[in-house]
Amino acid sequence: MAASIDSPRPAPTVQLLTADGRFQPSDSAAEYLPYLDRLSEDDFLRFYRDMVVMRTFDGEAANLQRQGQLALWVPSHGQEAAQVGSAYATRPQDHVFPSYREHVVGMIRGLDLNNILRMLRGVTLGGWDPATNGNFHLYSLVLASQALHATGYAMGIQFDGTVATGNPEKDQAVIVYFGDGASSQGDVSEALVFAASYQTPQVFFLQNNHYAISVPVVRQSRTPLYLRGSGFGIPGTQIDGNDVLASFAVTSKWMDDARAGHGPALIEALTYRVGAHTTADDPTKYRVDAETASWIARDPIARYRTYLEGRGVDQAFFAGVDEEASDYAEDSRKRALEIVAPTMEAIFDNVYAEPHVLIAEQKAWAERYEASFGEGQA
Ligand SMILES: Cc1ncc(C[n+]2csc(CCOP(=O)(O)OP(=O)(O)O)c2C)c(N)n1
Ligand SMILES: [Mg+2]
Repeated sequence: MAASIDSPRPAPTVQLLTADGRFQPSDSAAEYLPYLDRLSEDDFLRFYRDMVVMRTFDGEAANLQRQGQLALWVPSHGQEAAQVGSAYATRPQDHVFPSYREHVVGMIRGLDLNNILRMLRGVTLGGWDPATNGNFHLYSLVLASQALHATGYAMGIQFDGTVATGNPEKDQAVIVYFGDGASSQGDVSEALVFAASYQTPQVFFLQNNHYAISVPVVRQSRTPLYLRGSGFGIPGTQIDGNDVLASFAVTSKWMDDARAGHGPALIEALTYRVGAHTTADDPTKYRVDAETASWIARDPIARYRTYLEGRGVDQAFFAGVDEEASDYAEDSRKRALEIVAPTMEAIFDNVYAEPHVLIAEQKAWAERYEASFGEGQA
């Protein structure tokens, strides 16, 4: 029977750790294995620590929303391995364009997560300055727009000549995170066109968590998403996104290639959004418990812990991480409750970099208006 587009060949998904925590690389993993040699014993531990800290923080942030302290929370439960592995594959000089769920990537890049809580508490007039926060760019709630920002930035890096200089400390690349749903947006296709044409130094990191709110990925694409790049001339690799080592190794290779001037690549990380889309969503309305349970059985943290135990990491380490994670979450809660809303006038301060006569006029008007209510009556 002729091959049909409905039955594509099975993807050679790159996996290093099985769901039960055994180190058993798939055949497709061979070319990525050398990248693990970069990891020190501390790095292996840090992967675990960051995943656990994030999951605990994530739960605390959801609680804050339920208690009326945040307007919204966007959970990342289940996606920690895809995010942590890929984040550690970046270098300080790289630029990271997130979607809105990559909290732990921000943490690894040096963003104080209080910035994200401030935003979702609705008391910040912007995000943060990427230049002083690890080149971690702003969250983008306009789906897929960040793909264009990233490609534009990658073109800029190329024009600046900071790619393939031969100096690994200097060469830069860009990574952009987006979801399975976002991949249906025109912005992603346009970004892929420009990335291919200019051979930009960038990685498209697609987290396929199987849903775009209530729409399952099977409704959106008749082909596996890692193939999306090939029509544009961009190589694609599918990875087990719940395998932190696969995420690290594969992203390291493609980021290295991008910095060396070999052009863009696309990675599809197969993972699952265990929680709700946001705290405004109820996933029981559109998916069955058995499906969620099948993914929980492939949990990224549990499998990595089993792997580390097999490497001889002792129980005191895991207990210490649990304690550190709950301290981190508690401190985040405390700081979230202390966040002070900016003054009304502050909204005028960042419209232009330089003072502007119209803005000054509007600000003076707003101040007069506010004062017209008198003390304590506003
Ligand atoms: C341009 C645009 N269209 C629609 C929406 C509404 N919306 C917000 S999130 C979302 C689903 C996104 O799914 P996916 O890209 O898979 O990312 P995930 O939330 O699963 O991480 C939609 C449709 C939006 N924010 N922006
Ligand atoms: Mg999705």
